[in-house]
Amino acid sequence: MKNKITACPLDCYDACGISYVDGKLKALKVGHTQGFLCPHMNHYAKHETIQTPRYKGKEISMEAALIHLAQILRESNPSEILHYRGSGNFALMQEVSDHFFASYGATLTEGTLCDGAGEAGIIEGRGSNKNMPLSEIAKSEVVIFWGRNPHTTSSHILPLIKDKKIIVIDPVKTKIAKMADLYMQIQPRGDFSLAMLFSRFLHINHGCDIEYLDKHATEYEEFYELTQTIRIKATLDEIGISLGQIGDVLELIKDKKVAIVCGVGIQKYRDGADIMRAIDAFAVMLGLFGKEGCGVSYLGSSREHISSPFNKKANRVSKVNTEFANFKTVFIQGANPLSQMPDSLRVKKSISQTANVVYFGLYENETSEIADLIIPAKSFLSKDDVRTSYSHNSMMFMDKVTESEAGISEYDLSAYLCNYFNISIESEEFYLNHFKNFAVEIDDGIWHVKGRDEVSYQEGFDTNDGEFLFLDEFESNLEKSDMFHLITMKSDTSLNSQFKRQESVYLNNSLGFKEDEVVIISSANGSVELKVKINDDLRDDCVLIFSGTKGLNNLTSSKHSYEGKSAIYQEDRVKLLKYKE
Ligand SMILES: Nc1nc2c(c(=O)[nH]1)N[C@H]1C(S)=C(S)[C@@H](COP(=O)(O)OP(=O)(O)OC[C@H]3O[C@@H](n4cnc5c(=O)[nH]c(N)nc54)[C@H](O)[C@@H]3O)O[C@H]1N2
Ligand SMILES: Nc1nc2c(c(=O)[nH]1)N[C@H]1C(S)=C(S)[C@@H](COP(=O)(O)OP(=O)(O)OC[C@H]3O[C@@H](n4cnc5c(=O)[nH]c(N)nc54)[C@H](O)[C@@H]3O)O[C@H]1N2
Ligand code: SF4
Ligand SMILES: [Mo]
Repeated sequence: MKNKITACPLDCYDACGISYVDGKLKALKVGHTQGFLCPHMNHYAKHETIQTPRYKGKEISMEAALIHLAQILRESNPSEILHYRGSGNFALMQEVSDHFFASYGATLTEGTLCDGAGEAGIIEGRGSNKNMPLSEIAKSEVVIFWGRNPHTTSSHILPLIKDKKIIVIDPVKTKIAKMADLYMQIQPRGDFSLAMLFSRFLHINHGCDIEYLDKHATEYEEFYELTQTIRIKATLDEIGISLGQIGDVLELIKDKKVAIVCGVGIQKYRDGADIMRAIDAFAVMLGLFGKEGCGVSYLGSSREHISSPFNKKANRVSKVNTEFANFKTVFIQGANPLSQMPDSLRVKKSISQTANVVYFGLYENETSEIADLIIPAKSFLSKDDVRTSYSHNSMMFMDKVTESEAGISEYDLSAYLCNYFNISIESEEFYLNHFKNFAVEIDDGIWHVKGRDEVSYQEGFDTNDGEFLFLDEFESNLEKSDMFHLITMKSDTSLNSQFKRQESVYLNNSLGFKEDEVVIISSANGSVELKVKINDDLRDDCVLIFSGTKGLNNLTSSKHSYEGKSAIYQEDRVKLLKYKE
């Protein structure tokens, strides 16, 4: 019998292919999955899912839940309904509910809790966000991991970089930092200055690719002048980098194929767009675009070259500082905003002022706790879908591999609502085929999104004049403060708030706290009490709390990045206080 094939639905760079054999999930050997999955998928079945719908705390049947949902919606004016969809499942059919809610006249969201600031910086410079895929990183000679933690968040890159020189720029001494040929334990948000100084010294050392710049980025001399406005010694002292390290990096990458692999870590700040754009500019000075094995890899657009078959025209409000209180009914799908949105205390208060909160998800969490109506979703194993990735060009088909009694799929829920309210909707197959039509088989069983480049920007950039647009001004983002930097990186035990969540705050030993002691961490937005774990991989000016830790977002602000409508989880500094009984 042919094995059934699907793919991991999680919001992750890798988008692994999976075969389902005798009730077990196995990694595909072909393509980017390379025969292994990460702990999330290896232990997927262990996590208890919600089995039965509930209304006001009482278990009800799925039929009754759908009737309640339709009634709640009918009794709300469309303009009083908010559809808030997160990225708990990253596949394309998840958006079918946008179609119902947009057609009904409800409000949808815009902006991002994730990568928006960095993406805005990329688009300003290059005119588009075309990624350097994994297959190109594999061809490079030197890889710079800049605010990316591959062992935790993107492990399928690791087998591809075994024989390469590795440089790591990260305030936390991660596993990849420990293996690196060169590691720079930079002060958080010091990356803007570092990138500018890299460009400056590259120019001084005559390392710029002038032939390339004369064609694709002619304003480079002006940009070099801008980099000269940064004071070298004071800035390097402040961000914890030495001149020698800058020289060593430039030496290591000289005349090499270089991949700069960035993660979201660099851009969780108000000026995240400028930071990413300064890193891009350094890559341009090196002439890294449009060449095999060279470039900048970030979170590319997983939707590039794929149009949506769904109606998505709607009023939108930001998902960063959503004022839930402005709505009577809030429908939350694939998200846990009470934990993962910034400024949790504000979120809780605002959402408590709505009449109806509907939660459509897999797991119990802070959001299911306060919801009036809970509708369990079917997991990816029991529904058909299709997905793409933000780090490679594959399209993965996700066939239903097993039946399940519990839960309902996004398509079935949306079709029920469309039928109830007389809104037109096509068949599930129609939409699946719509997406699959964007794929082309490039090897036996391996499908790519049609029309995507493996090597992007070969003909120059997608700006109006085809040239890279350098920054022409900036404000220093370095501020002296006796408060700590908050680092909120991803945990290897959880996928944001799914699975096993962390419960501690991590501190450098020199701060004088003891293992397991409770401390109060506070910011301008709120506070949280957590047990201490000592970790000397951290700088002594940093407090690390992993994404998904309960109460973490009490500390973060719901301000947006200057560009990109993105949350900025590391903008606000924090204080530490000993806990007194
Ligand atoms: N196991 C696991 N995997 C995941 C996720 C998860 O929760 N768990 N989440 C998924 C999602 S939604 C996303 S968006 C991706 C994100 O994956 P990554 O892009 O790897 O993101 P982070 O772990 O947030 O941060 C990456 C690194 O940035 C560093 N960093 C923090 N601040 C700074 C800074 O100011 N400068 C520099 N240079 N580095 C800094 C952190 O220490 C960390 O090592 O991962 C996905 N994969
Ligand atoms: N402090 C801090 N906060 C952060 C971050 C950080 O680094 N630091 N990271 C941010 C980032 S990058 C992201 S992407 C967001 C993620 O934040 P969210 O989008 O809220 O994602 P999750 O925490 O993974 O919660 C997703 C929920 O989706 C549900 N779900 C899973 N699969 C399905 C499905 O098939 N159907 C339906 N209907 N539901 C499903 C599960 O019940 C799960 O609870 O968090 C952001 N918040
Ligand atoms: S590495 Fe990412 S895509 Fe692969 S199984 Fe783990 S979470 Fe899923
Ligand atoms: Mo994310």
